[in-house]
Amino acid sequence: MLDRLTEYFFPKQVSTFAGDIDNLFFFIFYSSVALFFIVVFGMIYLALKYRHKKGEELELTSSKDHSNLLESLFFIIPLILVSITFVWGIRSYLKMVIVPDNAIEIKVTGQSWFWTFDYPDGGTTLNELVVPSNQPIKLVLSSKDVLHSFFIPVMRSKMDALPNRYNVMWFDATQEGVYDIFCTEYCGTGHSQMGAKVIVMKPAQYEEWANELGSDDDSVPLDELGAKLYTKKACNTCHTLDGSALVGPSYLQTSQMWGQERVFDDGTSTVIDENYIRSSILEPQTQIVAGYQGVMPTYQGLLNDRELDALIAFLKSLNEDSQI
Ligand code: HEC
Ligand SMILES: [Cu+2]
Repeated sequence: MLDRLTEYFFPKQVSTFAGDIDNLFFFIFYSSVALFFIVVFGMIYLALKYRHKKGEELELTSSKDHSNLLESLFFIIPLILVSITFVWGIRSYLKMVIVPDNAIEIKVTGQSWFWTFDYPDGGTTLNELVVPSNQPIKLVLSSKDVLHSFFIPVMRSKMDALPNRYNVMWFDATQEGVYDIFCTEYCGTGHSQMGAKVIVMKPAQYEEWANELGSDDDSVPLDELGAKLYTKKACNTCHTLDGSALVGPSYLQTSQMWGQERVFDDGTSTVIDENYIRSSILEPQTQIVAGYQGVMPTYQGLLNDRELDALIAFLKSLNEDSQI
């Protein structure tokens, strides 16, 4: 029955310690429910039973005022419950903080408003954490700007990502699948979109995937690669393709303004061309489009030249007039 309830209230249990954590939660929850009913119904019953009746003399002391047995039970029962919670809690906690020696280490970096993952054999992914199943994974977390928090509900695992220091968390995934990751520290306008996925693969499949990572595919045409990168590199958290402004100007609007003047918040302006797009991506802070905030992160080091070309080609492909 407990399993059914867990399924009903909680996301799937996918890490080795998830079951333990849920059971402890339910132990605390049901002890609290039981105590609540015992105390509240006891109180109501006694208040009714010993209420003042008309014409009755007030008896200020009586043998009912004290019972050694009850007094002892009132502290022994909570003491037992609290001790169980403590021992169970600290054992589960230690399981969660002591990282096994054979863990694969992946660097996780949060920034407004996406996650970057750096793998041990080189290669980076954005908003997609790929891991093998049945293998401890150690995550070393930090942030490039404000506080973020990295939460994988199915692993029952969560840790803050702070600027200027490293935090560690780990998990061992027991089932293959694609699961949600959330940022659970309010970090600005894009916070609600700061989601990512953890993709748990069979070890052999992961091996294959890791080998391919980093080798970029030259056979894909530039604008197609750009369309892929546009979502893969999280541009779509702040830009849209339908002309509506989000945190930044719509990619469609920029493409329709190809060859026209872009005005910046300091009053200067420039013509929208390949060089402008390139510097917008690599040095977004140098020219802030008027009416927007300078919150775009730099992609310096996150995109190679072909990928930059691809993003520019994709932008141009959105507007037929720019196909020169
Ligand atoms: C955190 C939000 C955010 C993300 C992520 C982001 N941008 Fe931006 N971007 C902005 C904002 C805000 C502006 C406008 C202010 C400025 O010029 O810096 C902007 C401006 C731009 C411009 C100039 C547009 C114009 O019309 O002048 C380009 C081009 C651009 N971004 C491309 C990208 C690409 C490509 C990516 C993904 C690789 C990306 N951005 C990711 C927020 C973001
Ligand atoms: Cu965040």
